[in-house]
Amino acid sequence: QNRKAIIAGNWKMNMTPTEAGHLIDALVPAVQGANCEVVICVPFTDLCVAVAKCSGTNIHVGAENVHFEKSGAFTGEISADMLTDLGVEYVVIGHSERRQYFAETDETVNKRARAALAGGLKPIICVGESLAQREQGVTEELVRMQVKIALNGVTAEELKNVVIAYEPIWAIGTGKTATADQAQEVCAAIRKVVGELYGEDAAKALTVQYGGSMNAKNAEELLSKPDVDGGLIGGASLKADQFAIIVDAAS
Ligand code: 3PY
Repeated sequence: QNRKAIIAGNWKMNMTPTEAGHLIDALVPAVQGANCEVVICVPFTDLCVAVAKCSGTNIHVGAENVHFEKSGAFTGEISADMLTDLGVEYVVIGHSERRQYFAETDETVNKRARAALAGGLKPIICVGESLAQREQGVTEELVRMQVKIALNGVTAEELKNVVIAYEPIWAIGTGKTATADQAQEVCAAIRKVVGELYGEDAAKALTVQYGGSMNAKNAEELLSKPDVDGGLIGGASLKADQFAIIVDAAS
């Protein structure tokens, strides 16, 4: 397996710029020996300090959202060009909290993913089912549909910069984690649908992360699964020592 494992922190709406500076000061030495790609996705207001402090280190910086238009009368929004100009490399798109609280749909996820790619960002596209959907037995169909719509119009060349994160909604911020087998099953299904769309080689090269209460205790088991190539880490990414343990588990 030659694809890259990526451990990405998703700070959500946490950390003032001052707090972010302190956390990154602790993170830089803690993850410097990493054998995987290390990313921190931070609030817009922390991006400047994150880019400055991570420059020359092995930590890559991401945003938590991006608007789909290039520029114009969209008060309060941030474009891909604004982010790349700042030195931002990654962006989380379609996190379930955005789908749930901010009316994000598969269509807007697709528009944002395409805008991110066109602007030179690497989107981390989040997909995943609710508890009711899992209980109804539609997880695989649902996730396949989310992936297909998110990637609609994305070229094979662009796909090389795409990361997909499987985040079961019932495991987000709840302390419940999918079992390693559940994570493996859905991550494999994601790779399969990408293979149907772009071919075997593209599917093999794709980084598929698991997210949803991944922490220092359960990371190793989740990451031992063949189709789980990393993690999108919520709460545990706010503590340098915890995050470093997860990074080590992926290295
Ligand atoms: C979580 O771990 O709760 C997440 O939502 C990661 O994105």
